[in-house]
Amino acid sequence: MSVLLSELDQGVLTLTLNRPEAINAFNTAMLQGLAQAMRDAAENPEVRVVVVRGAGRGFCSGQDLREFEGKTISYKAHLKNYAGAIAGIATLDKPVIAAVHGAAAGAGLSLALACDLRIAASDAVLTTGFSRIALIPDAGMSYHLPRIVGQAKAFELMALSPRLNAEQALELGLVNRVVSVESFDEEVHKLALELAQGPTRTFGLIKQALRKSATSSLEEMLDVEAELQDLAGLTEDHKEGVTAFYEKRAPKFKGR
Ligand code: T3D
Repeated sequence: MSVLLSELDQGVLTLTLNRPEAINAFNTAMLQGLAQAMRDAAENPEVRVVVVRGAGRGFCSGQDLREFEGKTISYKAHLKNYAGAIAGIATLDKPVIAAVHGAAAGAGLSLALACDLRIAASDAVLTTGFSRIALIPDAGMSYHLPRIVGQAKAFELMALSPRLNAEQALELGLVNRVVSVESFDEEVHKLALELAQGPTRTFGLIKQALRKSATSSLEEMLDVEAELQDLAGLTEDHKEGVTAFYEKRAPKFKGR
């Protein structure tokens, strides 16, 4: 059985981390599979949104702490596998949703934070985890976490590694919404379909603008917006959106 399951339906590519016996701890094959899946998703026009989720009772427990048991590893080398997956999500010009139920720990939380939206089941437990094994946050967490919660809170979460429940995570803005365990699959599907029926290329341009905004001044962003708006303005979906407005009907976006 593959450690990463993949299913494409109605424009929604669902990637399921599939090592439930270890709460979907990352091993090298899973990380390389995720990076490849992002490259494939970028090339495939049928993919309009990606959902990343976990099999079994949790989302992801981070690095498999047994993968390198008894061996001396080069973190620098191994973290290239994380970089491929995390950068793949950030640079994919399509929305990526993390569907988090149960535990999201260590690099599992880093993965969720790298996604564009996080929907959590009410049983979700989020923890940075790294400092508990005397490691620093990696897999992009030191980039994403302070941008979501601010420097001071990020330090607290990274250093003390509390276990946050879904409501606490929502309060901190770590997740976008919390839904009941019973309605989780349905709500994830609903959100994914809503995005899959949206103006995909525009969503990609929104991602580009937000990434640039993380390191730009207002003046630079005004230029970036003008450049990206030129591209959005050339899409078929923009034309359809405006036509639908004139015709007083809902737009039918095709992702082109
Ligand atoms: O390159 C590098 O190596 C550096 C990169 C590091 C990135 C990181 O992610 S570092 C952080 C690694 N993750 C952790 O430290 C989290 C460890 N796990 C936990 O804290 C807890 O398991 C959870 C909070 C995730 C869930 O707790 P709970 O009580 O729901 O489940 P459990 O009973 O602890 O775990 C269930 C099984 O999964 C258990 O196996 P067993 O005893 O039934 O055979 C447990 O050992 C296994 N498991 C959980 N996490 C991991 C794991 N096995 C391997 N690696 C794990 N990370």
